[in-house]
Amino acid sequence: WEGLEGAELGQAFRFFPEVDSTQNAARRWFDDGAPHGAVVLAERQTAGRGRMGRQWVSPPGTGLWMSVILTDGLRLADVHALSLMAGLAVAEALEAFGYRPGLKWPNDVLLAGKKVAGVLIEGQGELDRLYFAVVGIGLNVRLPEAFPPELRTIATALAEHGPPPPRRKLAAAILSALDRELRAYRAEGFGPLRERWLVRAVSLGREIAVETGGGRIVGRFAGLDDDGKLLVETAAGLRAIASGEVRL
Ligand code: BT5
Repeated sequence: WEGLEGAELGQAFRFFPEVDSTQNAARRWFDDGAPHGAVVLAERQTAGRGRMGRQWVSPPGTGLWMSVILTDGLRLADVHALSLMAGLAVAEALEAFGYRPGLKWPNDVLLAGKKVAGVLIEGQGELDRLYFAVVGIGLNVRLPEAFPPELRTIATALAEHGPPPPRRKLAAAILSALDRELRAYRAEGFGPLRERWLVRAVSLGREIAVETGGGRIVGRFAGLDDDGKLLVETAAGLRAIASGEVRL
């Protein structure tokens, strides 16, 4: 890797031409003794997944499908912040290559309003201790002919916004940014990270609707709280939302 000297991430990695999901491969490697910061990459995933059992379309040669194993220095309470950190790391990496990404809570990276990357955090732990977390990042580099037509209205790829850099450069830039975010988070907490996230947020200050397990919440997107929960100013007062789907 270029630019990962001295980083805690990316010191060990495995590449698969084809795998069910890099998340599963990471989990298997963790069970088999993967070190902190180990990275799994795949050319193609046959069962790439998003959150809540959704599918992540991962055709061969068209994207960066990557999972990072974290075993040190995190608690279960940090997983929301981790999801925001990973999205921010992707955004910062893309900016370094001249793209202008936006962030959509909790885990989407957008280019011109369409999703170019998504983040999936999976893990296992107890309240104040995390055994491991797997940070999954899917980034579309180009959309193949066979990309599902119904997803074309919401999805985009780097190639639609400028000549994409090689995937290994993208991976190294994302890992290096995530490495920085993790260090900053440990040293200073979520505060500085929140500011960096919010300057890239789409729809800040505007009306949004959020589908939560407990129903639909409509209001003004007011910011993020200290844990990375979404703050929405509703007619009934300020609400902090831990998980849900934002409609812009
Ligand atoms: C996500 O879920 O956005 C998390 C995606 C994480 C994928 C990575 S790839 C490496 C690692 N291994 C895995 O198996 N997963 C991770 P969510 O917010 O639930 O969004 C899923 C939704 O995005 C789907 O229901 C589709 O609507 C849409 N979608 C599916 N494939 C897409 C793609 N390639 N590009 C853009 N949108 C897509």
